[in-house]
Amino acid sequence: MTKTLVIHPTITTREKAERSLHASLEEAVGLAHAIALDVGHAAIVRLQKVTPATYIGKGKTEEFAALIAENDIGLAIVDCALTPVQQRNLETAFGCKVIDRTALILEIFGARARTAEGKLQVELASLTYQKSRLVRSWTHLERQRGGFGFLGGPGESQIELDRRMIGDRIIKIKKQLDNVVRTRTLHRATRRDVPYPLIALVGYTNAGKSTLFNRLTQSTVVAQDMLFATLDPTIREAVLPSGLRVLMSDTVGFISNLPTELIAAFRATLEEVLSADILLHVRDIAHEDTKAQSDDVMGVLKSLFGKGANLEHLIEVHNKIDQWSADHNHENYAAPAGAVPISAITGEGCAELLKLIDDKLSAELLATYHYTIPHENGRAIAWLYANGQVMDHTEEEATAHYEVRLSAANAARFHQQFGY
Ligand SMILES: Nc1nc2c(ncn2[C@@H]2O[C@H](COP(=O)(O)OP(=O)(O)OP(=O)(O)O)[C@@H](O)[C@H]2O)c(=O)[nH]1
Ligand SMILES: [Mg+2]
Repeated sequence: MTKTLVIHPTITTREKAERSLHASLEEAVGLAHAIALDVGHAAIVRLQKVTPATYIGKGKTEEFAALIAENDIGLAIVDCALTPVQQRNLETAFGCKVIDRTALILEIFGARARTAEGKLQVELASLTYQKSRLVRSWTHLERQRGGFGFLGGPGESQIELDRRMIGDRIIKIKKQLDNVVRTRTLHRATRRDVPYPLIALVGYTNAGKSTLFNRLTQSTVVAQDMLFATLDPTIREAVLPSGLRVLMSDTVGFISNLPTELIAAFRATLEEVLSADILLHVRDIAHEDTKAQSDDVMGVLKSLFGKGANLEHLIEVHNKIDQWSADHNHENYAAPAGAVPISAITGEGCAELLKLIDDKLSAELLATYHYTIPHENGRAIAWLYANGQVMDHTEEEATAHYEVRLSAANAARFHQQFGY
């Protein structure tokens, strides 16, 4: 196993103190553990400013170079976004491979992806990242040849060639992804014809989404103390206290400074999540940076939804109240208005959460549905008049066409009861 050094640089003058430094370092180490790296050393580096050549500056670079040599370290992770030049300079100075936060996250996603769609999405993100890093620079080769990089020549055309090859591959993957997404959208359309409301779990990585998902759907998806344990989405059925069947989806978590390449590549998956009738934002309220984590998640959601995002169908789920109490002298966690306190582990609060979902689904979210119903099915027609708003109806010979506004829950009930 490669011995790994994790460096978390922080610019002291820029420090907004939103996150604790040791939690940030711990998260970076957690990311390294997520692909089973053997982290021997981890350090916080406080900097006045970024040094263009190495990010962390000459002194620190030399210090770490010595540590790396002494401890036979084969990989250094620098927990920030490095420019290609900084990365190369550090590699030269350290005499080992150097990757930044984006590359590390891409590695984890690459190791986790199981479905065809997931694999394509990760490859697309990685290629986009690589392409952006093929820049003109003084390479060893050019210097050996005695040429000037900026005058063009073989170096230039090699980069052009690489860039074109990556570009071609990106186009091909995008096409394949479109196909996969189209097939899935078809599946979703059939699923939507059976109007089971969709409840999607979102949240920061390790917040407890999969644990809650398992509890609510009696499933056994992987839930563990590891960052990005879940990558590919899973959808299962759950039954609400009223007897209403719903679909619940567990999906990839968010993290601070999520690579934009990944957000772009996972857009289709995320958009499907966002099309849900109810979003459960699962938060680890026992985590010291819970507020910053929540801001990150909401930031990504808003960037996907656009500014005028309608997040009315979002319920904040404050998870890990058992942990919070254990950390706070067994005091009870007081959730702010609108948030639902739960423990996905002990099950506390889960019944209240399901009840709230039930109520929301019944009361809100009216959508327009079209049904063609034979005249003799008076019960179904009466049900529609009783439970929905019939906007229009057109008589045909043996049937009538109804345009009705219903809540997702009632549409599901109607389907379950009458089969339309
Ligand atoms: N104490 C406590 N631990 C919890 C609770 N819910 C989840 N956990 C733990 O938190 C860790 C992460 O849980 P997961 O359910 O895998 O979290 P996730 O949000 O699905 O994480 P990723 O899929 O990795 O993004 C696991 O070790 C869980 O046992 C809770 O209510 N209380
Ligand atoms: Mg999970």
